[in-house]
This record gives sequence, C-alpha cells and structure tokens, in this order.
Amino acid sequence: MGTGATLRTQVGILGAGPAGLVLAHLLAAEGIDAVVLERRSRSYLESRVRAGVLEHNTAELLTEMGLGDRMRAEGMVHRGLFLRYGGVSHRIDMHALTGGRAITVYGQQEVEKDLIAARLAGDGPLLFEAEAVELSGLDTDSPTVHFVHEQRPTELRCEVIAGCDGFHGLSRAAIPARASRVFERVYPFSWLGILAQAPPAADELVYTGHERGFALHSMRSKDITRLYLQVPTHTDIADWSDARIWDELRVRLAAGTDFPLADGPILERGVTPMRSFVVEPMRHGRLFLAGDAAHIVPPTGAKGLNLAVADVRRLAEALAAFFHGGRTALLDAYSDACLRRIWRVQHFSWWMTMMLHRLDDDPVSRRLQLSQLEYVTSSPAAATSLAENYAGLPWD
Ligand code: RFL
Ligand code: PHB
Repeated sequence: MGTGATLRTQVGILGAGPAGLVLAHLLAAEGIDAVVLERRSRSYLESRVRAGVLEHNTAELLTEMGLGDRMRAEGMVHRGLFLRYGGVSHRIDMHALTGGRAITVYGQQEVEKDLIAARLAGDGPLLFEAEAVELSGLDTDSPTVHFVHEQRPTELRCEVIAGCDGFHGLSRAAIPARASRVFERVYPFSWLGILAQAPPAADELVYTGHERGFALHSMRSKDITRLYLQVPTHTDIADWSDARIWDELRVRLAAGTDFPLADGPILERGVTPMRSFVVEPMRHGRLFLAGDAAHIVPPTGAKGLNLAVADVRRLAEALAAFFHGGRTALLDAYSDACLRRIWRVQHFSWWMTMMLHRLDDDPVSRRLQLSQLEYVTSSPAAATSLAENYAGLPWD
C-alpha cells in the first residue's frame, strides 16, 4: 500500500453498527475522541432489515443518551409475548412477572438512522465507505488501523481500537489463534424472514412451535409485519414463491384455527443461518472486541443487538476510567465481565431455539418440547424465568 494520510484519535472504532455507534456516543459524552470507520454506505446501513426488539435496558440507555425521542414516539412498547402451540396462543405477561419491565419493538435500521444522524450532527467523525484492511501494533500503546477511504490508503493512530465490525469483520481475526478460543455450534436450520405490507395479526410477538417447524410473527408498525419461518440450512430463497411463504406461514401460525394472518406485498426477504458463537477472550493487547465481532446468538431470543449494547456500555465505562484516571482495572476485567452476561444470553437463546424449532423426526423430541411449552406457559416460576431473560436481565 502506498503512503497516505495519517489521522490520530484516542479510540479507533471499526464498524458503524449498533455496537460501534453506541460506543462512539458514550465516549463523546465522556469527552473521549473517537473516529468511526464503516466499510458500507450510510444508505445501506439505514435500510438493512435486521433486529426489531430492544430490551428494557437498551431502550432506557438510548433515552438517557438523548437518542430515544423517535424510538419513544414510533416504537411499540410490548408488555408481553405469546408462545403458540397446538393452535392456541399463551400469553407470557412479561411486565407483571418482572416487576414492570417491557420491550420496545423498533427496527434496527431506525436505531441506526437515529445514531448516525446524531453523530453527524455534532458528536465527531464517522466515515462511510472506509474499510479497515489491517490492524498493527496491538501489543504497543499506539495501535494503528490501516484503512482505505475514497481510494486513499490512510492510517488511523489510536490509543485503543474497538473491534465493532460484526461477525464478518477483520478485528477478530487479528487475535492470534494461540491467544484465543472459539466456541461454536451451527444449527441445521435457518430463518427465512420477510417484511410485508400487511397489518399485524396480533398486538404482541407470537413465537410458534409447530410440528412442521418454527414460525414467528413480529411487526414494525401498524401497517408492516415481520415474519419468519424455520427452513433447512442452505435454503435457496428462489425456491420460496410469495404464495409458498404465505401458505406455510398460515399453516404454522394458524394451525387450523382462526389466527387472522393478513398477507400483502413482500417488501424484503432473506435467509439467515443460525449459530451460537463466542470468542474468548474479547481482548488482545489494545484491541477490544464488542458485539457480533465477538459473539453470535441464534435470533430466537432477540438478543444480538442488545448484547452488543451491553458490551459497549461496559467498554465505555472502562475506557473512561483509563483515559481520565489512567486506571486499567476495568479494561482488564472487560472480557470476563462481558462473558458472564454473554453466556447467560447464549443459554437463553439456545433454550428458546430448542424449545420452538423442529429438531428431527424423533417423536421423543416433540413430546419433550410440548412438555416444556406447557410448563413455561402454566407455571409462574417457569414463565418468570423466560420473562426476565426476554425483557433483559439488569446490568450489573
Ligand atoms: P453489525 O451490526 O454487524 O455492525 C458491524 C459493522 O461493521 C462493518 N464492518 C467494517 N467496517 C470497516 N472496516 C471493516 N473491515 C469492516 N468489516 C465490517 C459492517 O459493515 C457493519 O456495518 O454488528 P454489531 O454492531 O455488533 O451489532 C449486532 C447486531 O447487528 C446483531 O446482533 C443483530 O442484528 C442480531 N439480531 C437481533 N438482535 C436483537 O437484539 N434483537 C432482534 O430482534 C434480532 N433479530 C438479528 C435479528 C439478526 C438477524 N440477522 C439478519 C443476522 C434478526 C435477524 C434476521
Ligand atoms: C424481529 O422483529 O425482527 C424479531 C423479533 C424477535 C426475534 C427476532 C427478530 O426473536
């Protein structure tokens, strides 16, 4: 690479997903300089359809940061959710079972729009179409991000690098294999997701464990439904016509009853593989990983975005102690502290996945699932466990 410009900052942030942008805002509030590098364009980030559920904590943090106005106005607060099997929906009253906690349904791309607009309006640098290509000096106190922006190779000299560049980013790979350990489980099914111009058929989310496979009814507004179907791994979206998608949704969600699923034009569609993944530790020298760069959960618990926010909240606190007082104890504790929450959320996401998906043709599996579903929808103790994990355990 030819010689290019050199920039300097305290924290170089790779990635402008929820992790990178929330971190940038939290650091700005502490008076810590950061530069955010994002390889995609602004419009790509603002239109990418992904998560939809904000935990109680996540919604509160965005509000405390002064970034929650549109979320409060346009997001939908849900105090419960439905588990559906055998053609019957069973409501879990999350609010009552958790002493007043709720989730907010608000699309990830809306969160992105709010965070990007606020960053560009004043908080500091955010470069789009700026791709990090190499990290160097991670074992020194001036690590460097080498990136390309507008065809120009540029160096970003930092004191700390935050790897918030998602599952397919480059920062995790910068940690030598001998210095880390990967834990991974890939599930033998995927989710086919659609966004449809159709009014939701229920006013809360409906997680359905049907013998043909899982189906989820979610939403984005009173006119837009978000729906998912369990499909085999390697499913080609071209094999799923609109009619086939709606028929299968109707079979699984309605199951012969009168579930009033409305159809409409499909605005977006995609297939997402399912995995559980963690890298330990989440640090190498002056590089700290956060969000999907360090871990992936299957989406059944609606936790990925929320876990990313929990990581960077902790990282921002540790960086404030470091930059303002030279104290390294919180940075040293960062990985272990995050991993405790990550493994709790991994367990919850795995448990929801195993309870609701078609696993195999073994009738024993189905009987065990039905027993678990009956237990969780009839025992207040079991329902409370689901509710407190789903609404999000408090931050420690
Ligand atoms: P992101 O959002 O992937 O952002 C990483 C960013 O880094 C950029 N990048 C680079 N930039 C510069 N240089 C490089 N070399 C770079 N390499 C990569 C990428 O372009 C990208 O913009 O990770 P982050 O910030 O950790 O956020 C994680 C969340 O996005 C993710 O966990 C959630 O979307 C997961 N998820 C859900 N999470 C929830 O909390 N609730 C949900 O309801 C929920 N539903 C979902 C989901 C994910 C899904 N899919 C499609 C994976 C539903 C689905 C279908
Ligand atoms: C969504 O609305 O996209 C959504 C909701 C709940 C999940 C996953 C995704 O568990």
